[in-house]
Amino acid sequence: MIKEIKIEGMHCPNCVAAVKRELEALEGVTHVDVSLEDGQAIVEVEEIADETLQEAIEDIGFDVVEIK
Ligand SMILES: [Cu+2]
Repeated sequence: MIKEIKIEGMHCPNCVAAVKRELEALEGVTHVDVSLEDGQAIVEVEEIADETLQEAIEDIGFDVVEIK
């Protein structure tokens, strides 16, 4: 299953790396692509709640606008 996560607050490659690292560390996440340009993460997941993805991103200081 693929989730598209719209993220606000990423400004540079360090932000992108931090989001990627955080999402990759979650159980149930199998692949992560984060785009600074698009302000979004494309995440391949097995079984994970949207809230878990959202909390992980918000924990490191970014805002989640939408998950679909
Ligand atoms: Cu940054």
